[in-house]
Amino acid sequence: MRTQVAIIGAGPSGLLLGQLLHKAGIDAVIVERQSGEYVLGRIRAGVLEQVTMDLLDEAGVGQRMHQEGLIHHGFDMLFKGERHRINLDHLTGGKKVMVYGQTEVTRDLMEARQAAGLTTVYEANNVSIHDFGTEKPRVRFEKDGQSHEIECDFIAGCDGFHGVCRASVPQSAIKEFEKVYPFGWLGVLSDTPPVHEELIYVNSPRGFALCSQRSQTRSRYYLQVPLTDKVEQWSDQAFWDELKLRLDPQARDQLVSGPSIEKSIAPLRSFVTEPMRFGRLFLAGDAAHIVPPTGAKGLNLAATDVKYLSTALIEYFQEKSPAGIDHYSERCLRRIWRAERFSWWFTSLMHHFPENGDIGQKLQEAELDYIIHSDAGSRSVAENYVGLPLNFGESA
Ligand code: RFL
Ligand code: PHB
Repeated sequence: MRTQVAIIGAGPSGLLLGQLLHKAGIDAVIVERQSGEYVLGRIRAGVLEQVTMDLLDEAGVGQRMHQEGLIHHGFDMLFKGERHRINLDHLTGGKKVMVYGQTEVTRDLMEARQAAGLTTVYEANNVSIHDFGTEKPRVRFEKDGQSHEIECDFIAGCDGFHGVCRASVPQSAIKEFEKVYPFGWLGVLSDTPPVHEELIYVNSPRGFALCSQRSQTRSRYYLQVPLTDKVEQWSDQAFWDELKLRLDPQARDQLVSGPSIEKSIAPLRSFVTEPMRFGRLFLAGDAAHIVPPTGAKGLNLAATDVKYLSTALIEYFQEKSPAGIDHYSERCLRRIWRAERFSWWFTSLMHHFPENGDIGQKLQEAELDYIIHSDAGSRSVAENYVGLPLNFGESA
């Protein structure tokens, strides 16, 4: 098999890249280790920035998002038992975010790919990448007991944090930065109406909580839990009881509980790989970086990597210019570090750190009090939450 770009991984990064390249007439094959059903079963992100909405439109897959997604103009921060609204609209000059699940984004991209008759190899085993330091990179995999090889011009490593692409780069060529947090998020999805029309981020001495949603009839809630907790330890009843203890009286009264349709624990991590290009291999999305989910940045960062990568590859194939691919890593990393900083800061502000004692809790509450009463403080949170513009910090 021969293609121009071999994409490893059919998560949102790989599928979006495939779609943008297809629009520009560039041929790509996607190789994915799981089944399509499995990929759709992973419940992850829920909040899209404007940059991501625009990219989905550019890829021609934004129609259902505009019909079914929920536009949010603000969110609440709850601390010391009281809720305070961050008005994104006023603080950012009219910017907003969209609540539309990663599952739905992935489904829309998968359907568009299928409708265009493009090749995705699902359930590929033993995927390996070769010769990306030369002009003739290759991808090998097994499917139904047969060995296959793809010859290509470039490999896009869109295979997530545990993928094979980053792991194939020689240790001497890569630097990794990592912080692992001493807690995880226990998430529950349930077919119950959300407790509030907007999201509520909760700082409580019992630990962080988040009230999110997927639609007017489907809620997504998270609780900070110790890393040692197992999901089996948490009955639905125990989850709802603990969530109520972290909410304010009004939300506690309004919370509608019900059976969970998904329940899982995710560890929290800050992680960045430098650089993101190795000869003819490019890393994009979670393959290159992870943020703790508190700032809702992971999927949005993946989308901007893909924007920069597709633009660079299109420039290369259509104009024979290597400028974009030469600057790919640097352009991405600048944006990534800004999102890493915000996600780390917001995580540190909202979670309970027992090792910091009572003074830690008091200092967090004082900072939150400052933020909601200071225009500069609120604006800084809002500006980062809606996402910094693509050209932020570049000279005019
Ligand atoms: P993915 O989604 O992990 O997809 C990678 C794909 O590669 C496949 N793969 C392989 N394929 C072939 N060969 C191999 N050897 C392979 N190894 C792996 C995998 O099966 C998979 O299909 O990475 P991608 O595409 O870069 O997308 C990144 C996003 O999934 C991630 O950043 C977000 O989900 C993060 N995130 C959030 N981001 C937001 O922007 N807003 C949010 O509100 C938000 N909430 C979240 C989140 C992530 C969470 N978890 C579970 C970590 C909430 C949570 C709880
Ligand atoms: C979600 O709905 O899954 C979600 C929303 C906001 C976040 C993280 C996760 O910050």
